[in-house]
Amino acid sequence: DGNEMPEIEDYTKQHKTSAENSELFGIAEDKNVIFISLESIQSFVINNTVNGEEVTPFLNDLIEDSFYFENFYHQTEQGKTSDSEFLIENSLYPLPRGAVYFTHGQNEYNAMPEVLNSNGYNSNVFHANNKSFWNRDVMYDNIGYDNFYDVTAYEVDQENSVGWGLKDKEFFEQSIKYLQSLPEPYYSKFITLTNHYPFELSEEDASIEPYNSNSKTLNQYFPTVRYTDEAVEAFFEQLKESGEYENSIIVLMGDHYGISDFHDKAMSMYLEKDEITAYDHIQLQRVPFFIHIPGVDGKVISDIAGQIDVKPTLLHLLGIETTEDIMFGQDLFASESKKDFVALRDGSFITDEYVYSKDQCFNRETGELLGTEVNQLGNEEAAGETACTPIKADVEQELSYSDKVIYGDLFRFYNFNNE
Ligand code: GP9
Ligand code: MN
Repeated sequence: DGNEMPEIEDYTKQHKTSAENSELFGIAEDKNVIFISLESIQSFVINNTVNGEEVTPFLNDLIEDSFYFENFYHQTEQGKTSDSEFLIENSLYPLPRGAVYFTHGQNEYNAMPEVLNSNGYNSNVFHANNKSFWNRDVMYDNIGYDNFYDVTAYEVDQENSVGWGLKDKEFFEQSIKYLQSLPEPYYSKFITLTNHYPFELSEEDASIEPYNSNSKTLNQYFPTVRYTDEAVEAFFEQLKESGEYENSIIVLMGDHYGISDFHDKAMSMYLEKDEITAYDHIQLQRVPFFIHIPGVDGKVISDIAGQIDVKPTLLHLLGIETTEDIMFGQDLFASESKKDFVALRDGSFITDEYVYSKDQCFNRETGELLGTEVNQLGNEEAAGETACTPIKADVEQELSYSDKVIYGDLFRFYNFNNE
């Protein structure tokens, strides 16, 4: 039954940023939303070089006329891309194990496509893979997407494919005609593919040389990241030529890490560090997040943020109230934050001052490991505690509330008032 729903509702309402607090509420009212999910792109490549060459020249320039969040973390687990989609659509956490898209694809949700549909939007996904991968066909149908342009919508052959399938440049090029045919306003999510492990690319598509380390994976990552950067640049051009750009906002986000800790040795060499500590590992979970609104000046935002915050942020930009919604994220343009942490799915977290992972508490600015002395107030009960201890309980509480919603399918017992 839904016995736990009132407590969870109470919690999310207390931690929610309201529309009145949102500095940019309605700035993009009735605009199209073009959301680009950047496969495996992590923030460490932004404004960085390899062999003396810029890795992401287009994205680097895009920072100047976008809201760019430099401390934005992915919060995915085993469901990878699908987990990132779930976070964006629902502002709920994915599950600690398995992929929620598979295990709870039939639950009751109040997802972004549904909310947008009831506000006059048409909602679409573009992704050149088999529709049932990650159970997308089932989940998309359940949460109200009007169209899914899957692999069957594209012309795919030997020539225009690499690695997992259709190359990103071809993917965007072939998508434009569909985008132009859509009723406006639309919400359209594009999921790129070329920058996927094992980061394969033909020589003619590579504009920069690979890195040189003992990790073939890290070495090849740079040319494929650059390829996706160029594909996005070309897509912006096509959006402008086709007239879709003017009336749209464009959101870009890395879905999750591409380089796992298996490659720490090569990574430490690239980052010129002695080793990758637990602190560095958490900081490497940052992914780029851009909100580009044509005609609006941008800003680099350093506040901590996560994928959980995307839904309330976007809805408020579009002028859609979220009073009755149940979400764990916050509007990133709210004048006051209602929460002290960004929680990663494994229980690690980041606050303004600290980074916590695996029972270790670090100073966020310096990466210094903090001891237990901070809480030694002559109080025996506090022995063994660090500055992170009180926040750890809050993080666990929040993750557990979100899990309860999913495991118990609790939204069946809540009326969202927007249908
Ligand atoms: C598959 C693509 C990649 O369709 O989204 O999935 P991933 O392995 O990154 O979850
Ligand atoms: Mn992915």
